Formats: sequence, structure tokens, C-alpha cells
Amino acid sequence: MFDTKQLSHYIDGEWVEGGEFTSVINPATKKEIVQIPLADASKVDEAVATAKRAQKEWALVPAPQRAEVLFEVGRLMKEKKEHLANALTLENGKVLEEARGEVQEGIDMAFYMAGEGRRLFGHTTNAELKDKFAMSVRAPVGVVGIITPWNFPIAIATWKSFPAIVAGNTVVWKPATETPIMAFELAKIFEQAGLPKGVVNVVFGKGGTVGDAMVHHPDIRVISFTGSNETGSHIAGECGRQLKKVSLEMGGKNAVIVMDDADLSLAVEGILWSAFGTSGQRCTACSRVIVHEKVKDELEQRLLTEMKKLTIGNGMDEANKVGPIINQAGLDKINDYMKIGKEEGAILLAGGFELTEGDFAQGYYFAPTLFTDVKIDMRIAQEEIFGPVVSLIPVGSFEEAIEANNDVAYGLSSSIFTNDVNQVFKAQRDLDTGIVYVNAGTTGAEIHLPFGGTKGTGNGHRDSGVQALDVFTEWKAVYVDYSGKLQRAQIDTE
Ligand code: UN1
Repeated sequence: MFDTKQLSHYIDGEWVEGGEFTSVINPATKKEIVQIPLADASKVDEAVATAKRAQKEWALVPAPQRAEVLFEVGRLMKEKKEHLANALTLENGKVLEEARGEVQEGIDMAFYMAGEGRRLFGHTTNAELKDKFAMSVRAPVGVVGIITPWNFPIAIATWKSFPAIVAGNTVVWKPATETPIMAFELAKIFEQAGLPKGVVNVVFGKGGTVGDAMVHHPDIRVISFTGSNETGSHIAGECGRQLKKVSLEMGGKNAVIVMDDADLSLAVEGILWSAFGTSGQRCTACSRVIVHEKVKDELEQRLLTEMKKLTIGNGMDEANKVGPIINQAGLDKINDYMKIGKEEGAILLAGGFELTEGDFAQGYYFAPTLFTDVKIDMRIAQEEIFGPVVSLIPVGSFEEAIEANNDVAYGLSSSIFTNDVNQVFKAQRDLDTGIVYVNAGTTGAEIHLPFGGTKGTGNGHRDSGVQALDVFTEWKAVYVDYSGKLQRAQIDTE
């Protein structure tokens, strides 16, 4: 069990003090689990100076050797999987089964990126002149700043830090203050795996101080951020002015489309899992169901029946399938949308309230909620709620379904349940999202594929997959002229 009382920052391979301590709360019990120090900007300066120094040597370590450390990180994560999953449930609240899944996602990423140490492919190509060689190679960018959210505190950290490390960068990492234990545990694993001092540095603190200092530090060359649209847009503006590379992943308003020929039992399972798993606190969570009017009534009935069976409570109890909401602010936001939905004229079929009776009073719980007869322009159909709330939007055709899916500011994930092969292929072409599922819910991305989305979800970059390497490397074109004379490109080509 996790029994450390106070955590420290991790800079240059040392656990260091700095800043006032604040409590971290278990969302299932509202009890303090640990305290973390909140750093000021000077800690970021320290961490960046260290990372800059370490990067010079790290970049010269051959990539397959850098990868050896990641193989060991993966092995250690596997060995500690149960411990990590328990600590994750403690600080984040997600049920143990899901916590194990998230840790597994990190393990997968470790082995996948370790494999990249022997690839990191560039291209060789023909030069236009005689006795001249041309190639492009990936070069590390330098010091990268990563800012990670509380909802996937270990998986998302691995999506960003592992490709950065294998590519020869060093890292300054600000984890969410709600979930520092995963950062502490991962830093310990890096240390144990033999990662040289200063390659990864962890600074605990608030976005307004630590995050801001990272974004403005001239020696941080890349910022990779996952979190809210509001913060991400601010970061993008600041980085843009400094011509700093920035990769953003900022959520979604993901829909499951259920066509009239769909396997309804399967659709219901997919909706329940992607809407109420993690209490809806995933960027990929299903928060809209776009349903063909011919099957709307039946789908509603089936959803209501199955929703009643969901077991809600402390994620440490394996019998529970839906855990708590992260904190009071999370609950308040969901409550606000209940009012908004009702005022807009949506019909509340189930849930809509906080759970406060009996054991629920100990934590932050919200009942799985279903609105129906939702119109596409209602705020509950447009804005990210980040809770166990689904809006049913009836449509009359496939074309209308696609249009409804695309008619939001986000574009992360989408899904369609149908057995019509023509609709499947049209949907994967026309759904304007970075991830498309067919006959599955909107969650469950695998780490060797690109993760990210269109429109308000991001700024064109991707986490995970081989594509993540584009965030953490610069392309360098190299020409070697072995003719022994000056050959002018575009001119001496005769
Ligand atoms: C997130 O919600 O930010 O596809 C990440 C999924 C998970 C990752 C979610 N593999 O739902």
C-alpha cells in the first residue's frame, strides 16, 4: 500500500524540497492521502538548467542504449503493476480494473518506444548531383516540458516522456496536483532503471506558476500539454509568440452513432462502457448518442435497464464499476450542466443528481445520467461536461448522423454501430475526428496508433504512436558531397 506522507520534487536525480505543502485528497473518501510541495518559478529554472546540462550527454548515448533504459522501465512497471494500480485508484478514484488497464497502457508504451530505439527511421534518398549523398535524420529538440492531467496520470505521462527520452531529449514534467503519486512512482522507476540524473525532472506545482514558468522558459523548446481547452489555447498563444513548438490534446464531445440496423445489445454495452467508465472523465468518453429515430425508443429502454445495474462506489472495491468524480469542482461543473440541460428543454430520463446517502457521503459521487430529445445546438450537446452524462440526439438518416457528429467544436473520437459495410466505409471517411471506432464505443485507444483529434481537440499533433516522435524531434536534412569539387544544386545538374 502507498504509505509515503510527503512527496518531494525530483531534480537532477535528487528528491528536493521547495514550496508550501498542500493536501492531496482521495476522491472516494475525501481524506488526505499525501502532501505535495507547490514550487515557484525558481524550481523550474533549476530543473531546466539540470535538464539542459543532462541533454548534451544523453543525446550522445546511442538510441538503442537509451532504449535499454526504457525496456527496464517497462519491466519494472510490469513488476509493480498491482502497486501502481492501487496507488492510481487511491489518488484518481477510477476503479481498480481500469487502473490496471491504465498502468498496462504505460507498460505497452515503454516496450513500444524502447523498440523505437532501434528504428527512429529517417530517409535516404537520391541527390540530384553526382557523387553526393542525401538523407534526413531525426534530431532531438533539447529540453521538453510536459504538462499532464489527472484523468490518466500515468498513461499520458508515458505517451509524452517515453518518446521524448528515446529520441535523446531531457524532460521537465509538471504533473497535475490532484494526482502526484503516479509522478512520484514513475520518477522512482526511472531512477531504479538507471536513467541518468537530470534526464527526467519532476516539479510539483500549479499551472499558473510552474506551468507558466515552463511555457515561458527560453530553454524549453517543446511543450506537450493535455488538459482543458481554455488552458491549452492560452499555452498555444504564449508558445506561438515565442516560436516554441507546442503539442496540445484538449478533450472532446465524442458521440456514438447507433443506426437502425445496429446490434442494439452491443451498442448498449459500448455506450455504457465509454460513457460511464472512469465516470465519464476521459477525453474520449462518449457524451452524445446519435440514434436513428427508428430504434430510439428501444435503445432508451435498454440503456435505462442496464444503467440500473451499474455498481457505483469506491474503486478499491472490485464489485464497483463506476468510481467517484475527481473533486468538488468536478461535481459543481456537472451540476451546472444539469440545470443548463433542463433549461434548454432536454428530457432527463435517469440520474441528474449527486449521490450523497450512506457511504456515498464520504466521496464525490454522481449518478449516471441520461438526457433524451437533445437538440444538436444545446449546450449539453456541445460542451465537454467530464462526468457520467449522456445526451441522446435522434436523427432520421445516416447523413444527418454524420452531420450531427461533426457539428461540434471538438474532434477527438467517434463511433458507429451498424452492420452495413457501405455505411462503415462512408463513416470512417466522413467522421471528422482523429479516432473512429466501428461497432465499439469511443474509448480504448491503443498506444501504437496516433492519439489526438481535429478542430478544438488539438493543434495538429498526435500523442503516442510513431507520430509522437514528430513532436519530440526535428527533421534534419544532411547532404554529403564526395565529388571533391563545388557542385551547385539546381545549377550544375547538366
Ligand atoms: C484520455 O482520456 O485523455 O482511449 C486518454 C482511451 C484511453 C486513453 C484516454 N486509452 O480511452
